[in-house]
Amino acid sequence: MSGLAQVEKLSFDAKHLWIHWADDHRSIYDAVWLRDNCPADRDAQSGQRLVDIADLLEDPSIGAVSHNSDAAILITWCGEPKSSWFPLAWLRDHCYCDLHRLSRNRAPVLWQADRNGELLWMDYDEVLGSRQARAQWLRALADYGIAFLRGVPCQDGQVLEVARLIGYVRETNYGKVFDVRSVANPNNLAYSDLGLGLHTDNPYRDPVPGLQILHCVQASDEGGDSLFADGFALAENLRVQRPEAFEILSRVPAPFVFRDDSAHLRAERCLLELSASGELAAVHYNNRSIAPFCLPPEELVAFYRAYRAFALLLRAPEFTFRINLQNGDLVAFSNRRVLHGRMGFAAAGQRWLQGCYIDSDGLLSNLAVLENKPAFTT
Ligand code: OGA
Ligand code: NM2
Ligand code: ZN
Repeated sequence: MSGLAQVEKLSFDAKHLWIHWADDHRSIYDAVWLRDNCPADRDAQSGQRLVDIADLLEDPSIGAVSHNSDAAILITWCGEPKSSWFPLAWLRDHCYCDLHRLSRNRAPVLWQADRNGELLWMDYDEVLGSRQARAQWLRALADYGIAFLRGVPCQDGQVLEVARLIGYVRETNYGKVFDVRSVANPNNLAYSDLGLGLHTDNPYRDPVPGLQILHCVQASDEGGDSLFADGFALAENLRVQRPEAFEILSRVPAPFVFRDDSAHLRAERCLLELSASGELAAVHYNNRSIAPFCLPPEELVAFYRAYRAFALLLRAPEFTFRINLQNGDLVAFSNRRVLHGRMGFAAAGQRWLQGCYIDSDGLLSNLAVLENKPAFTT
């Protein structure tokens, strides 16, 4: 950034600092923001802030600004014996104009089935062997919401070794690791030989697991293909084609439930979860565990219409990527974005996937460490 942090012109009044940068970008900083971000009010070692906003004057005013060096400016404050040095590169990095605010969020790369060639497959050994390869794999997982490995040793528990490359395992009532195999009298249809329509796991849990990995320890003899679709691409399609359906699914939460002998989990969530700025934050869809809706009658019928429109979209072939996982294949995906499912399989076979859930914060954190740049600017 420092190459960009050359000042063309600098001006100020009591409440603002304007910087016209040499590359023609223009930044405006409010006095209160500058005062709150005085670098000297942070612990030198950890970078953590030592003051609370209530320790500062309510309405700080800039008294003077001097620009004596190429690298920093000095702001002198009114009404308190205080001045603050700001590195220009830091100011440029933290510019909060519309452009920089929006570009700071990591934008998902949406995909459909015909673009599955863009989904990343890498060799496990390669990812283990180099930081660069590992960053590439984690970047694909962050941007596409899905990434594959081949050559993961077909051993019980190996999935935990892969999980460590991504982040911290989220243990649940299904255990730290779960074995997806067909068993008699399953507590969850995942543990049967039935096909499973596209879904996200555990919408009845709070928090919903961020990431999931599934390792094919023993491929199916017959059937059992895996299905994946980008829930954000599906939802964006609904936003355009059926705006009224998108609106209700992103506003009205649905109840989800799971119950067996040792757990009774329940949570309400919007099938399409939006961020404060209206972007998709998560998709939650699981027909097995959606509970009876409890809505006022005038909303109930509209909700059903929207819910069905989304369910139909999940069956549109152009969104679904289908693959028969082989021994040693592993798929990692965002459980808050990518829907997964499977075809039914021969119960007599030995199909065995081993999986676990992982908190998503570790992914961006590990990626930032590998790329040697902050996940978030502080
Ligand atoms: C699951 C699941 C996929 C599969 O366990 O929730 O979706 O391929 N399994 O068995
Ligand atoms: N398990 C049981 O969300 C779900 O109910 C699917 C899948 C962990 C393999 C759970
Ligand atoms: Zn599942």
